[in-house]
Amino acid sequence: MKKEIIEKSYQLAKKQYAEMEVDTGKMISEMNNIKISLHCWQTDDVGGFEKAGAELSGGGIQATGNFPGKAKTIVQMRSDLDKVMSLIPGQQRLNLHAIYGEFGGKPIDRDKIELKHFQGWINWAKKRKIGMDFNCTCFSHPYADDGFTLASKNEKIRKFWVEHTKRCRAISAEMGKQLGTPTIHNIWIPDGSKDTPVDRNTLRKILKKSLDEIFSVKYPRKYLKDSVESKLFGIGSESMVVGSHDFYLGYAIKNNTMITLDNGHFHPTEQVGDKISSCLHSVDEILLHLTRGVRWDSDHVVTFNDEIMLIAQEIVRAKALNRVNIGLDYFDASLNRIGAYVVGARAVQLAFMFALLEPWKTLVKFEEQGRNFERLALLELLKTKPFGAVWDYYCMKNKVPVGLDYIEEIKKYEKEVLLKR
Ligand code: RNT
Ligand code: ZN
Repeated sequence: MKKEIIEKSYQLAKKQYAEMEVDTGKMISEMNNIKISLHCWQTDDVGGFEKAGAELSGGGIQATGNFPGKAKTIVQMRSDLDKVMSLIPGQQRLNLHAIYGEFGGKPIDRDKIELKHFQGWINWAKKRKIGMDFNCTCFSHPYADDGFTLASKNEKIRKFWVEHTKRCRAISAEMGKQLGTPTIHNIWIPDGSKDTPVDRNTLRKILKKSLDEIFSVKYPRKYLKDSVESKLFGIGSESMVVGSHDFYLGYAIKNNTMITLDNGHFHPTEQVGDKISSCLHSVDEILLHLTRGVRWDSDHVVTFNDEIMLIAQEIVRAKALNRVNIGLDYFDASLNRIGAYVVGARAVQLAFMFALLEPWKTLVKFEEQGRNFERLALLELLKTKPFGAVWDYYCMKNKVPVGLDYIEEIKKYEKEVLLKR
């Protein structure tokens, strides 16, 4: 797109928003503070580097598709991440899973991982002046094969995962310390049962015990922030998930951790957007895993849809941008993975921009005066306003491709890099 068209369109859009008392300039500066934690696992279908050709197995999650070019080494993954970051406006964070360490071709089991396996990543992030987030990996492992990890009744298995998670938190704290911005460590486990269990209570008791053991080690919050991720069901855990939303929300409130809300982890008619201002009255911070579930928690690429829009609106409307940490969580292997990554990340940013362009004062005035038809009319009108022109301008100012211009770059990368793997 031509620079002068972008500029002209923006100037006109700016006037239209100003008529509604919305300051596009202020919105742009607020956008610069919104950081998205980029999930490394979109580049390799949640495979990891524990051994060559490692693949996601179990856990009730699935990456489908076999588009060529998946990252098979750390070097390839870093190159992909650099490419992605060069195509997204603003500065982001990197979100790593424990299976992505530099294990030097040696079989290092999960209960043996150390900081040194992640020092390369920390240095990489430091160079790019970005923060990092981290996750224990309680799936794709023989000890997770029977569907239970931290809630396992087998004490040897349970202890193994407790040790793994403790190590992950220690690594996270050091990461946060070195990078000068707290690392969020997120705990998600697949534990659950395919058929209706009769003793749910014991399983939850075991999970609570494991979490208590894990969190008995304290770290300064300026280095590490803990979060726990709930889920409704997964493949093979259709009837009951031990770490349900009620379980983890309660645990988070009582133990002063964050709660992770993954918008693929709820009943389809439940809205994560509605949960933001509900949870924030009882927890300090939230971590989001943004995804797009199609009929189930399918982890499709995020798009600018109603669900994501409501989430962004609710954060902005609650003035909670500084209490909600934004992460992506999807893995689609059926299309160019870099393209999928960029489309999803941009969709989230666009949703926040759309939310920041709301004439909040007028909307609230209508609401307080009981003028609900006017509120509805204005919300509808906003969908026709030129936020696309503001978005294009924002991309241009951030020196990233505008409009569809990034397609060319991704195609070039596909030809020169991905297809040669
Ligand atoms: C699974 C959870 C979890 C994982 C990642 C890979 O349903 O959403 O967050 O997707 O940790
Ligand atoms: Zn998730």
